[in-house]
Amino acid sequence: MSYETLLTDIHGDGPLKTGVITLNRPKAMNALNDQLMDELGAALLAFDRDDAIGCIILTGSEKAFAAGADIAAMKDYDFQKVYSSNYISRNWETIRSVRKPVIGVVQGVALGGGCELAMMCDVVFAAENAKFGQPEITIGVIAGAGGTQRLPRAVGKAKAMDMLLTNRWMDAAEAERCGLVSRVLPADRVMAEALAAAEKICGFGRLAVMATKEAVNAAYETPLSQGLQLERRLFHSMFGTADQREGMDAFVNKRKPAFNRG
Ligand code: DAK
Repeated sequence: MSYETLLTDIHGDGPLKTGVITLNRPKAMNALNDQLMDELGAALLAFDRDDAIGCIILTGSEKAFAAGADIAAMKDYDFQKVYSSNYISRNWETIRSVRKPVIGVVQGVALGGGCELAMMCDVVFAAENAKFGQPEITIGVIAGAGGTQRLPRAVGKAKAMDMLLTNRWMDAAEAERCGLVSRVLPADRVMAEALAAAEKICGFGRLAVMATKEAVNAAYETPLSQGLQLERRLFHSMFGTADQREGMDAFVNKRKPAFNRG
């Protein structure tokens, strides 16, 4: 399938491969308009459905992961339109329903909806030039795709308030220090390292990977006791998989496990 605002590609030579989605509106610094969000939803779901794909990478350009929602498109909206259509929330929620891991690779700016999109990824690799910010207040609105909720959970209330209220941007080093990103890498290595991490994930058992993602995400949505119960049930369910037998047999026989081979 081809898209107008995205590029897609497949990498790897193992049984499971990595689907790469690159946001591609260079003239608008990857501003997230409805077409891009629709195409992104479709591309994510297509890779999620594809049994040959084990992991997804979402990235932008060297200058911009994404500069936020498209302000030119939003500027003439009124309350009636955004409220009655539940403004673009359908497309913005799609990434939450993806069950395979999504690695965000951020170079340049991740602002507003761009920062929110990065926070929806499961793992985030940032280039040293990455910058994260929630500048909505400077254009008379507030963050609307999770910035006021995910940012405090990621970096704590004090830093989140600072970013949301004063438009202070965080550089990559600070973002890594306070837990907004997983790893910081030189720009010329960040994509290769993300592909290597994705390949590693693709080499593990598909069901164990999906169950891990489901259990970690539950930590944000449930009380501890319920999260622990879900983890235990998912752990039990692993004993119904061929990968559990393969992984444990490989360990005791001192050989490399071969997961996902049917
Ligand atoms: N929208 C539209 N166009 C944008 C854009 C944006 N967010 N950001 C950049 N561009 C365009 C610029 O207009 C310019 O276009 P031309 O003039 O060349 O035609 C081109 O990209 C290059 O930008 P600059 O000339 O400004 O380049 P600079 O390097 O000087 O500055 C910048 C780059 C990224 C720092 C600057 O462009 C900037 O501050 N951009 C705006 C950042 C921003 O305020 N973002 C937050 C937008 S509000 C929701 C879902 C999502 C959201 C809300 C609700 N629901 C589900 C309910 C999200 C809201 C937002 O993200």
